[in-house]
Amino acid sequence: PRKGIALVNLDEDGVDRAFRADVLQGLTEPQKAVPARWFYDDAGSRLFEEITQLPEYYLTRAETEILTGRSKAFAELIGPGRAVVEFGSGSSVKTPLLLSAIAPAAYVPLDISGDFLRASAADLAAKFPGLPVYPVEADFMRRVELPGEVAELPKLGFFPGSTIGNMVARTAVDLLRTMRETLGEGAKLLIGVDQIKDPEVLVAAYDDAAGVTAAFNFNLVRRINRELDGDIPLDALRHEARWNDDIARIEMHLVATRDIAFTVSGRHFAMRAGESIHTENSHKFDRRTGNMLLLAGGWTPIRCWTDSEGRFALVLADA
Ligand code: AVI
Repeated sequence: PRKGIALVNLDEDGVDRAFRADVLQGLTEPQKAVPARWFYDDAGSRLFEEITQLPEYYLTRAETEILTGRSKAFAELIGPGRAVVEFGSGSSVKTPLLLSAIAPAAYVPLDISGDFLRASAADLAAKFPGLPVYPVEADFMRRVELPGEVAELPKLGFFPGSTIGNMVARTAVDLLRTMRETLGEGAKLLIGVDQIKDPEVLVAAYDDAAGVTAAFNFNLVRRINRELDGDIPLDALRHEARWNDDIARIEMHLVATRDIAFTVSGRHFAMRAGESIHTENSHKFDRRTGNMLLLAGGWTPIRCWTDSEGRFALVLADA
């Protein structure tokens, strides 16, 4: 386990070096962009939790429906006695549904945020008193050394939420291959994959009427202004969710409503009215493209379950 290793690299002013490097690099590109991973500070994580409750954001409800309704099939195809390795901290609802369906031998949540990790691990341990829980503070985009206690157990990787969709294909394939290395021989993977559907439904899921997703998007700029000494004018930006049909993804942008100039960490930037900062991709799949992605990542899909409206899929794959 990598406990005790600092995963965040701060400079003399206490600024996360990787955050600053990503933002300064991204704002220099012809299409300005900031990687979506920087959404998730405390405020951003809270806003995301709120998003999962929105009427337009069907993903969480659809995936929960599958996890609730298919427990028998999971038990049959996955079986008991595995160490469940969850990539990203367990949400309070989804993980218990899986764990009670399959009777695992151990639970290993992986997360880059120690606080989140400890909270969700304690939560899970309280709900499943007999289940050994071994939280590991780690960046799962890299190969992770799992605790010795689970070395001999067959693994089930669990990657819900369609987080794989937030990566471009090359990164997604790299991650799937890394997961395979982390989990070892004989592993299985249960992964959430959001499905291509009516673009109006998709756009609404990322541009809700209550404006929570807009606030989530704007929070990134607030964070840049606060942590990187920026003066990006929030009142000159608007939230936009765009369906990119060529690559089947929702893109989130912050679009300048007038010409603006601003500084971040002492560097000067300008945007023309209509120009945007691209802040997130959320790729959507169908049966074939989802399977292709898994195959390219070294996994063989064996079963796929969707919710009653076919909006979301959970795919089980073999290493
Ligand atoms: C975390 N991830 C799967 C979410 C998604 O749907 O792509 C993040 C999100 N962004 C806006 N709304 C939700």
